[in-house]
Amino acid sequence: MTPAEIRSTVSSVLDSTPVLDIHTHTFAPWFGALGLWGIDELLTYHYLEAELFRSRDVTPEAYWSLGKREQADLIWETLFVRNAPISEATRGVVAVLKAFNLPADAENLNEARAFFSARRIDEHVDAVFALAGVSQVVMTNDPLDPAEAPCWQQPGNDPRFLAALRLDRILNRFDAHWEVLQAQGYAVERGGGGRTVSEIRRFLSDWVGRMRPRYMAVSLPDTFLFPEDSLRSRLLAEAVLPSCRENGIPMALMIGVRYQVNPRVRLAGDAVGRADLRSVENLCRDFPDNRFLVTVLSRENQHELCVYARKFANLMPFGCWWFLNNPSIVSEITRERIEMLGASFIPQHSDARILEQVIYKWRFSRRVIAAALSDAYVLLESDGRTVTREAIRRDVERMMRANFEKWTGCAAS
Ligand code: FIX
Ligand code: ZN
Repeated sequence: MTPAEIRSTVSSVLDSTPVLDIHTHTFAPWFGALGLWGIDELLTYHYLEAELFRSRDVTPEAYWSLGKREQADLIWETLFVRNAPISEATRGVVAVLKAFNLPADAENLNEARAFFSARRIDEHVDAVFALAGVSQVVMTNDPLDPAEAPCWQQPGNDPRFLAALRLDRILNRFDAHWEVLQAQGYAVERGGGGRTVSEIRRFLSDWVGRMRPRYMAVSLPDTFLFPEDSLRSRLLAEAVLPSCRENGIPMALMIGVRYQVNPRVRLAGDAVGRADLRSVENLCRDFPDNRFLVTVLSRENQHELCVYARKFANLMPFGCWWFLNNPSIVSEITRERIEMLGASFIPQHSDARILEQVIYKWRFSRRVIAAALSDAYVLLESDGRTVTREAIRRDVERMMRANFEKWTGCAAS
């Protein structure tokens, strides 16, 4: 194939391969109001709130005192009317509006609001997934979240939405949440004494049975170390990783957050720090029977993560997370991964918080991944190997869903 033929083939294969989106904050319709969608939610996304405070003379406190529609109006006027929406997150809203044939240059949100308010969520999910080229998404499910826990009393069953058991409140903030565990009937103790470890193991077993999660997950600070003399380290080693092995599911480690560096801006208040990835080295080496999904938040940690993935076959790097999910950085990360790992990694996840975000996040990601992948095949062709459409389809299928399905044990063997 010529380079031009390779590029068009890669793009068409990527566009026609449905993606399994392995990490999102979306919820199936049976979670009710927890599932965010529509123009007001799209505009009050914390990425856009952070941009608002840079472009408008409004304090966070004044902004938080507004209602959701007023907040959305302020963001629309500031970032989309008074300024050109050229950032990644603002351009994303433009892409979503265009996908539904809505004006992206209106002075107000009247038409967009009328459109979304007329949508019925179940059909809307199908339409959004079709536009995004997504077949399934993995949610972020927290059994200690008081808003979510009641939903699991009578869980629905929506095969488009898979569960992931999120453990931040236990592993990072046990002292603030141990009483919630106690109230759910687990004999845990402040500080982790007594039967805490075995009771956390029982808690995990109960929730795996209830949620059927594809993996367990935790986000970790840039200061994360393993091993260390801490309850987090003990719970990880003695409860969480054994439970993952017992249930045949991987552990997702999302490393490098500096939490709430500016609490005034709430969800937008987290930042990034370079982590010591020798912790990942220790975990992969000392727990060879566990499988790890790992994503890191610092651009400086990406190359190390690639090298560790070459050392440990039980390590699956995934995604260009959060502050890295920008075309310039996604390109760099994807290219170094292809160069060092071939197709043995998971290039992206959307991290969508609002349903329709999967449309733009996957459109933007496919564009960048296609360019990186095409360059690799052009080099292969010039170095002496004929590239076929079938080879491209096989690699794309592997990266966009089969690697994850194999890793989580839900692939056809
Ligand atoms: O910990 C996480 O899952 C992060 O992705 C979120 O906390 C973060 O706010 C986010 O949505 C980033 O895209
Ligand atoms: Zn996330």
